[in-house]
Amino acid sequence: MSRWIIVSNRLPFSYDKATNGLKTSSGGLVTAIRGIKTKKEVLWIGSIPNNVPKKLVRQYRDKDNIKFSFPDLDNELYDNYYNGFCNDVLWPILHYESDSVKFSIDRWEDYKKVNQIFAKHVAKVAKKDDIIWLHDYQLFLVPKLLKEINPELKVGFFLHVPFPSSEIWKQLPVREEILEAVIHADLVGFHDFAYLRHFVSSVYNLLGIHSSLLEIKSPYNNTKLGIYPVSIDTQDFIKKASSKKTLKAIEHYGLNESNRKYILGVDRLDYSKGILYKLEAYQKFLRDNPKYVGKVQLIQIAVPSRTDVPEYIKLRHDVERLVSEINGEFSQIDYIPVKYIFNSVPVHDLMALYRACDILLVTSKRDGMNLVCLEYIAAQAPKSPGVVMLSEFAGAASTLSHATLINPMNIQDTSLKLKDSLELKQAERQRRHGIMYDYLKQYTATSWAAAFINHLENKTLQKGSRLKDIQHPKELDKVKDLFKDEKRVLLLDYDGTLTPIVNNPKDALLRPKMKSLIKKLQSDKNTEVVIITGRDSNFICKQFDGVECYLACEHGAKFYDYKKKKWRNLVSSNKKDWFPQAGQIIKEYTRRTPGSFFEKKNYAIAWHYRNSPQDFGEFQARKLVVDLESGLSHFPVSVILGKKVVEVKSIEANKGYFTQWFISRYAQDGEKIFAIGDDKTDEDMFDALDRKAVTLKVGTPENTKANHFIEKQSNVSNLLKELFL
Ligand code: GDG
Repeated sequence: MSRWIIVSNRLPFSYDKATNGLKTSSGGLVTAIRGIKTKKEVLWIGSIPNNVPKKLVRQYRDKDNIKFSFPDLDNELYDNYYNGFCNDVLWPILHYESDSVKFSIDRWEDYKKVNQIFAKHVAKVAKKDDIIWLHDYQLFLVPKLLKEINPELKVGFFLHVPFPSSEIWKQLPVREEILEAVIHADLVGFHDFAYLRHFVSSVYNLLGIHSSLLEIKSPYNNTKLGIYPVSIDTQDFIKKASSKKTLKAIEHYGLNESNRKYILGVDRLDYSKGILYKLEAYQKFLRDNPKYVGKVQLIQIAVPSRTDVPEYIKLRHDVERLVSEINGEFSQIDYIPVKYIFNSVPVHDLMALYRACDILLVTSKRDGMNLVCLEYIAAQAPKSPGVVMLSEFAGAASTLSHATLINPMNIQDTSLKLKDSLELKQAERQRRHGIMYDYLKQYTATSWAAAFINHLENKTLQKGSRLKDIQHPKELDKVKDLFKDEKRVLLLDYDGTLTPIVNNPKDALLRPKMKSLIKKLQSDKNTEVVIITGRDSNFICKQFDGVECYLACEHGAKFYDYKKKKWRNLVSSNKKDWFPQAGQIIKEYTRRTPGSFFEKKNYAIAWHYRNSPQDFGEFQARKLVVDLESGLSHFPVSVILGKKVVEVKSIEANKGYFTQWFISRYAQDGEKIFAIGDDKTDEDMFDALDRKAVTLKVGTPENTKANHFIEKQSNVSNLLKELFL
């Protein structure tokens, strides 16, 4: 059975001298990965601090039976890699703090060395079918290094932090090397669409590689891209937050006092978390709303982080100075406005705080996702939930639709929203919380991991050995033998298969040589040719004038039986209901998109954008798909995004349905089937056929259900001759 190999900089525990055992560490990545539930065997590879006895790690079994493994790393080397390059170069640049970057060649060299050690270790333990999932910026170079050792490995990379605008990333001296290494992976994932967009534009601006937002085609790999917002083990948080231990802790700390409201902050003490903005907004709130003095308290957990780095020492000093200032200004004998804890707290205390506090205030300047706000939502009592105030600059802002969003740099606005949130009516709190709570119950850390791994598995499966190159001499002979002297049906797509793709669809005429080849094929008594195309019948009739073969036009909506000399209409639904509405939407896009045009068929409308500016065209096409899908959601239509074309068509006009219909009525028992096509619509045809059929994709060997491929359209005619004449 294939395993998941998770690779992160550190393994998720530290050494507890008192018990001579291992203690689980806290942190976003650890919370997310430990929240995953899977039946697969999981091996987690990461480094361990020097004081951890190696034997303990080898014997350690996690709650879900995860196994652990670690590379050997020299202390000084690790320090230069981790504190030197990861924390002093990558972390600030990824969080838009380029002034804090302290780049040096030595640090970069050590970063490379450690990535090399990781790659060697992973390649050594990985078996053939294992899925390798690399985590975060500490391992940016590992995708390339792994593929160099073994190109067959399935490698995914997930970034837990933001990817900045290309204008920021450009400032990094080794910007190209890192991008080039990452795009060796088979799949690269981000929390948020903005990070993906920034990454793609950096790849374009710095490496000159043009790509869509779904895939980067480079000389190294065709790298899929995806958005996978991380999540948590929601049920676990729900359970812990309502446990006896948590409720006891709430009572013990007096957090259930009815005459006081609590605002909570839980952050690592890091400049990216914007703790100073939070304190300033709170100070302003107290100044502007004296009636709340004595009635509200901010509890701020500031988890120590990178405590020996000067910036962090200064940040701690600034935070603590402001805490003292607020406390000096507003404290009373029995009241402290800010309870500040420079430490991490045990998990049940954290749960008690989540459960009891009325507001969670997240003021990050930049934050990849922010798990604290997800945990807080899961921990609320649904009858009387608190309010999440969330920075727009946290990735979570894109998924938590009903949080109160704030720009933490706007102190006045945050202070006003604090007041509104404290006064929000219970029914409205319930409504907002309910929506986010339901989302988290369904979308958990397991869903996050499954989405990423499934995408990676599909991608690599398509790339795998299942798909054969039909031009390989051995394979060609095999297929030839299969069809030799047998009765056969040839299902042939038109555009991109029998003719090359051209700028104007009207110019894609059937060339005389191809026409005579099809005539020859059809004249063999063993062969039936079916042209199966999205084109309308007028156009196809002109191209195949004088050829006696079956014609399936408009994806099979109209079928010509050449033996009976009859056209049949295979679509039963009424197109009048949806056609005008679809036409209106498409016309509007044609007006707004230079170079685009549309084509009306009997059961479909196609919008072509092959002559439009590339990026804009792609963008408009995606938007058009969404508009058509939502505008026509009650009609029996399907919308497809093909090669430079968006097509809306009757659901029954589908090459898959047609193929099934045709085979069941026209093919004889034991007849051999051959199908060839280049487009998304041809995938339905491949899918409808059983495994014994030879299905052939024209184009690159990926994203297909075909069992064979031929890279170039220009080789199709020779291949057909070779196989069937
Ligand atoms: C990175 C990205 C992204 C915090 N204090 C205590 C404690 N914690 C736990 C929380 C939470 C985790 O630490 C913090 O997670 P975040 O997501 O907020 O932040 P980072 O550590 O910076 O994580 C981040 C994340 O990766 C995942 O992709 O969301 O944007 O920066 O789980 O509960 N746990 C305990 N005591 C504490 O005092 N027990």
